[in-house]
Amino acid sequence: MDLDQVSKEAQQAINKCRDLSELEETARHYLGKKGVVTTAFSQLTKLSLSQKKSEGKKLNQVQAIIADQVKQKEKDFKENLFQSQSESKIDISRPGKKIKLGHLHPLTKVVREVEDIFQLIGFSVVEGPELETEYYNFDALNIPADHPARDIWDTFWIKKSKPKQKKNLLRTHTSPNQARYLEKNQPPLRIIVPGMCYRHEATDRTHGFQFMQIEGLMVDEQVSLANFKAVVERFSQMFFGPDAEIRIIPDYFPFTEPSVEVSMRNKAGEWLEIMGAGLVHPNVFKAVGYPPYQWQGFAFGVGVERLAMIKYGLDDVRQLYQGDLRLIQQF
Ligand code: FA5
Repeated sequence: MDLDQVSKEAQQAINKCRDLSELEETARHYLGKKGVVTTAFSQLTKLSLSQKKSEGKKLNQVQAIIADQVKQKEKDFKENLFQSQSESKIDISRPGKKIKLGHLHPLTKVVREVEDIFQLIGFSVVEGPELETEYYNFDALNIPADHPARDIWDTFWIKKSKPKQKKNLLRTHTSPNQARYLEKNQPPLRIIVPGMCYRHEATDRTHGFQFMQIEGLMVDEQVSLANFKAVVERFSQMFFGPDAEIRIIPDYFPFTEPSVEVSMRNKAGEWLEIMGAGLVHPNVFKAVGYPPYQWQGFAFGVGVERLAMIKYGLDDVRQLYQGDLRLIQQF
């Protein structure tokens, strides 16, 4: 075998390779198990001892040269590949694009912050259904069907599918959860219940037909309005800052006695109602089967949009539901 010729041909074949797979194929052709050089090695046995020595030496040299050339070509391919990628496709030196992260809706932020504060002062967070029964939304709260106070809550009623079916509605407030929780749990207890509420009423700057409330309920052997005042003052200072000013004036709710309304100043300095509250009415304890006058408690229902209005200086609660990114992205 003319080894010089083999070496020359191999070099030409390697040079002609256009990519790594062609190079691998060529390398296999010369150096693989059944390759030209390997076969030549196996044929050395047929030669005389002196021929074996000189041919063997030559063959080793040719094998090393081809292997070197393959290695060099492979290096060239890899460098070229990297260069062409960095020139035309990926510029690995360019600064990365900033990934746009989503963020929380201001109402979600308010709810989470209120939850954190009340949890710090010993309240648990529980949930109740948005589709409510007439019983929990009204009757259990000392508002029977003929009670004029039902008019306070303009209600979205759910159509009955059968004539005798009980009436369902979209809850008009989170207060049904007072009765729901008291029925299943034994005092002493302290809970808050955040949730969406619905009222069939005309909207304005401070009223939506859909809004969120957070109900609060604390029941123990001795709970007074002074406890409520301490809790609501503590909450407002933690939520709005140490200078937060609140005003508590009398109000009326069928399920609390006495009842109060809590207001805070909006950005124009006017009082804005943020919550209704009071001491749990004995008829509510009666409705959930508690012995009369064994327990006392306070309850409140605070409007989440109103809290957001004051905290962020918003003019209109309806803005919070318009999905306008110019507003939402400020939070
Ligand atoms: C109630 O809904 C009572 N359930 C509150 C309560 C709970 C009283 C426990 C006593 C004991 P009222 O309708 O006033 O009360 O609503 C309470 C708060 O919800 C209001 O102060 C206001 O912050 C908010 N709110 C009421 N209606 C709307 C509305 N249409 N849009 C936005 N926020 C509202």
